Amino acid sequence: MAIPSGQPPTTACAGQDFILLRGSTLSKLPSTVIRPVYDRSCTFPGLVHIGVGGFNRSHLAVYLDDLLTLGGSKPWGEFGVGLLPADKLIHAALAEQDFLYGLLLVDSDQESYRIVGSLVGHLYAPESCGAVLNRLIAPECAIVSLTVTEGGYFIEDASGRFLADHPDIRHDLEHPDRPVTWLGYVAEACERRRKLGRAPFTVLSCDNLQANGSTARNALLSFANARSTALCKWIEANVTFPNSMVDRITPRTTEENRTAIVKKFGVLDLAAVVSEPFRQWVIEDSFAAGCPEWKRVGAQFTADVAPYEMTKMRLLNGGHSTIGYVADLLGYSYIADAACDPLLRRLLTEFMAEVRPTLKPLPGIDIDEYTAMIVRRFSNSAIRDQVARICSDGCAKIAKFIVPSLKDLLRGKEEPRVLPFVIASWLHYLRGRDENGRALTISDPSLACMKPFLDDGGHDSSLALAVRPLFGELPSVHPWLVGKVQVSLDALRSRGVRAAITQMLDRAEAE
Ligand code: CS2
Repeated sequence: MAIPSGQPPTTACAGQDFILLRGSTLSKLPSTVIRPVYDRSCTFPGLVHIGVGGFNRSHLAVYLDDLLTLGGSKPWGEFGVGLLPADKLIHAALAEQDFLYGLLLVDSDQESYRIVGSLVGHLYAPESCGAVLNRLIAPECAIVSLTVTEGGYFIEDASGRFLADHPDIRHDLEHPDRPVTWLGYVAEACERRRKLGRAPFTVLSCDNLQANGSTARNALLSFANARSTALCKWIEANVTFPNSMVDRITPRTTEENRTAIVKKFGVLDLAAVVSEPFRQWVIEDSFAAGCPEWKRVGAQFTADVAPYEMTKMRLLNGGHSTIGYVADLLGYSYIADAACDPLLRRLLTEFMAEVRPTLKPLPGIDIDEYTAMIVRRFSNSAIRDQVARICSDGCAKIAKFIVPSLKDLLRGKEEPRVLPFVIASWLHYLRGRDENGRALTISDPSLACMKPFLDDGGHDSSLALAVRPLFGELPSVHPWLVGKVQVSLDALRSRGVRAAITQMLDRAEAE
């Protein structure tokens, strides 16, 4: 059987019988594969999604697929757009497969492989700029959703300032008809819709950011304002930007995953995605032109997403960072192995106990059950979530997931113990060597801000805590914190990771 050209290596599949995933092969797939039961040709691309990475394929597209499977609702489909050079590969894979892909859901006692049919098309924007703009101005486009990562909003973390001087933003302001950023595309689409007298759409951010909708709004209005006041006013008056909290652990799909799908299910799926069974989506109910009935398939609509976001980011994402850096230092490759290490599990549990007083109660959510579930989710060895994935982008993650809890706790009477230790473990990790002297691969686009700390040999935590975009005023308002981080950093280096964790936890208990 011919294997499509220009795809990730498939040699591991040699000698296996498999079916290439296509619209025409759906009916031939083995009975163990769950397939769309609806007619894909009846869907309409009412939602255009920018950034069809693994998370979009395991989350939003699956909610749509569930709704199509349930039937009885307007058949919304997703039309995908890739903006970045890295999106070219997934574009080729999806186009090869008639935009079908499979979701492999795994945990310790279940595994299912299901073909998702809600993605009805995909364009690679650098090669199809005009077609992308046409999609965005089509009357049927009612929602433009986004997974563009934090950097994709061009908003400076600490100040909330729009990065108007960024070369990509300058490019898009100078060339409105051939943009490269989502802001350029969406602003141009709004301008054309305004001139054509067409109805507005909703911009729905699905990025894991606090106040993701407000961030998208701030970015788009700042960009549009630099184009024209009339456009900015039209967007302000017509486009809505609901905030949403998104959750589903989705590791990077590996060649090993694709090979396992060939072996177990007999399908060659070059756009497959792997995730845990758990998922959550809490969305503010403010859509300019309607939205799919996601409520019917488990999404929760609310007037205020903020407390849900805060709980998720502080406990789950912060919990990931808490065990991630020490896990890498101890030589673990997968989060589940780290979460099952009794000492790291204790660290995670103590971290969550420390953070809990900073959270507001959530209607309908039992926080004991929520934290217990985080431990269970992290311990899911079947998804093989990469420690390297969790450790990437540390500057942004420490700023978003750890520092806000620390600030809240420092306003109260309690002296946080675990949070300063998490910062110290990240700083120790940035020195680039694990416990056995193995070089660590640090992947962080913002690492340059830690240069003073690293150039000094990574010994002086005050140089790291002085980085204002990350820590703001914390070190000057709470000089005690610098000493606290320093003690842990010194202990990590001189006594080793396990001894330093034990010492910190035992002291915390003794006090
Ligand atoms: C993780 C998240 O990258 C990280 O540090 O905590 O990607 C996490 O897996 C997702 O937010 C889960 O929804």
